Amino acid sequence: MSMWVKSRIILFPLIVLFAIGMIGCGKRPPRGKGRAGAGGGSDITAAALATYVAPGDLDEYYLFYSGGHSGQIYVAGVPSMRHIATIPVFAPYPATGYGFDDETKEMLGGYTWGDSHHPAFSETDGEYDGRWLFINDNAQGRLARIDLRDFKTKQIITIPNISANHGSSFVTQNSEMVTMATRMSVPFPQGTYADVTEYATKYKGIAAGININPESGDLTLGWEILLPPFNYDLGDAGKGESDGYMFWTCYNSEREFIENGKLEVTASQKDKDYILMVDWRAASKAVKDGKAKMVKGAPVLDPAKVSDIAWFVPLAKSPHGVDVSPSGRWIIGSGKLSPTTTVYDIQKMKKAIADKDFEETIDGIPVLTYASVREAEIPVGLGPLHTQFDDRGNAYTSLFVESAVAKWKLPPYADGQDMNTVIVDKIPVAYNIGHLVTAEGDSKSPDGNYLVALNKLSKGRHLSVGPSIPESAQLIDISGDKMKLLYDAFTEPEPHYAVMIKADKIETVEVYKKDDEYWEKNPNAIWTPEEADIKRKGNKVEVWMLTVRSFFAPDVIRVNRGDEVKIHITNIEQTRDELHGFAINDYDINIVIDPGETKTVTFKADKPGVYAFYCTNFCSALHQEMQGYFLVK
Ligand code: RUQ
Ligand code: CUA
Repeated sequence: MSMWVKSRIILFPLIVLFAIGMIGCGKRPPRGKGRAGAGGGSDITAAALATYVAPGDLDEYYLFYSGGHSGQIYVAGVPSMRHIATIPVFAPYPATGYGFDDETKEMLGGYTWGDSHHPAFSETDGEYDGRWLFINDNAQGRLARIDLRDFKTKQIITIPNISANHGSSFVTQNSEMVTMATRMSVPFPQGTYADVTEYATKYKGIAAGININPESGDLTLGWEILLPPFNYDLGDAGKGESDGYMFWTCYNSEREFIENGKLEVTASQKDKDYILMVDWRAASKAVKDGKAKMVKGAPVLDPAKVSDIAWFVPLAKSPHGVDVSPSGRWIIGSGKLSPTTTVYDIQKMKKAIADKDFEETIDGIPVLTYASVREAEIPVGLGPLHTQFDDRGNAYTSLFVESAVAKWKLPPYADGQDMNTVIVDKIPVAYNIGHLVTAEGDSKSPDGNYLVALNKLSKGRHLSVGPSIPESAQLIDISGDKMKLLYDAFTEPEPHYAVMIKADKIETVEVYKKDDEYWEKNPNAIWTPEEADIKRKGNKVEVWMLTVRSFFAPDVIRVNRGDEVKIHITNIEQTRDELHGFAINDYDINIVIDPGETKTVTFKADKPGVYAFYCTNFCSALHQEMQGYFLVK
């Protein structure tokens, strides 16, 4: 029996399992001592010691996990799992004044939310270099860059023609490019109207390569590739042996969206879907050679006209994750409706491309012959989603339906080896794991040590907070032969993916130094109370304000109703954590200025009366006295 026939037989029970997996594991663990969680068989004392970071001591790793539709990124320490910071990205965050001042408001582009899924570090030679963190918006065609010197979002780029950017952000080994792709195909070009009955022909997917400026980290669009209307899901960038390629899984190769047809059923009819493989250097060159057509401001390459840029690789139906091993040789695709994970050999894939060993061609994209490129099918368990790695040749695959992590050996394998012997360990998690992350697990040299399971459902393992409960993140020790559960942590909704970096790789600034050339000089900064000023031009009022413990200068601003008011505020403190806030009551103005920072806010004085303004950040013994008045005549 071929694998495809077999997978069809098990498909229906698996769809059911996938659905009930979401509700099936509600067993409540006994309260109290003596059990380390989900039956991992851990020793409580050993687990407690392994995660205890004494007061004043520092964690070994930073964990950056995505906040899903909260739009944010959350930062924790490992192994303590303590939450340290929140980095606002796609949504306003009053705590840091993000989205209130002119600059960050403009960056948000009128949106009040985003759906952050996959953070990725910048890399140098396949190693995390601690410079930038990128994150995608799965709802809009957006990608953001965070500077790890100050943990702030510095850029959000919106790319045309991409709908639901899920296969993002995955970075090439020297941070040349980062991926983006369409998860939910729409008519092309963006903004075109075509009914869903024309889905197969008028709707299109897009994969995009975004250039990263090696000095500034600035993101700019490199190319877009026009694709059949499949759902492009997860991605990864090649490294080592697979450097030069980008990979994305896709489902719905049926290219259908039938009204009331339930995509979950219609998109699972065919035995197989694909991994899309793109030669990003060839795509960049094709644009340079003038082979792209500008559509909505984007250089779009059509594989029906430009060859040797994109290929499909068959994979068990409805896949989710695709992950590149540390050496770059093994490409691992997981079909969520198949109990196996498929390992491909990049050497065989390159050979199939060179030999034109193709099964067929779809919309100009050749499909590599499955039997020629597959290395092995690993029976990891039910509902495999994502794979991570350690430093000893092991892979760890999350099993959503089974609520477990499977540990298995990467190739090479002996001739005729029973693939069941490749699975070396399994640990249950609580419950229904999505992504998982190992220490430096996307780099060329993962550390081993720790794995964090990002579980979709945590039910009953914490104090009850009503019907909507937090997701859980479980810390697992992977340093030995057997995985050991160490700790249950709970997170803001809702982490999709996370990345873990050695703490000493990140060097943060303590303050924005007055003369630091790293930070662009703000022309509106003032450093002495004497420079404080209010100027009027017609109905425009501009204010240069200074703030320091414990006053504002000026502390009275008089305007007329209907004036446009622009306030530049500089916090002249040069001491770490001496932030000042600037809030105008009843005007929805809330700015937070870090030491040495200047921020600008512009608004209309449309309500007459007298409004107090004050410092929102507790800054000194006389913080309460830090206030002034905004008078609107
Ligand atoms: S997804 S649970 Cu948005 Cu990365 Cu796989
Ligand atoms: Cu400044 Cu409180």
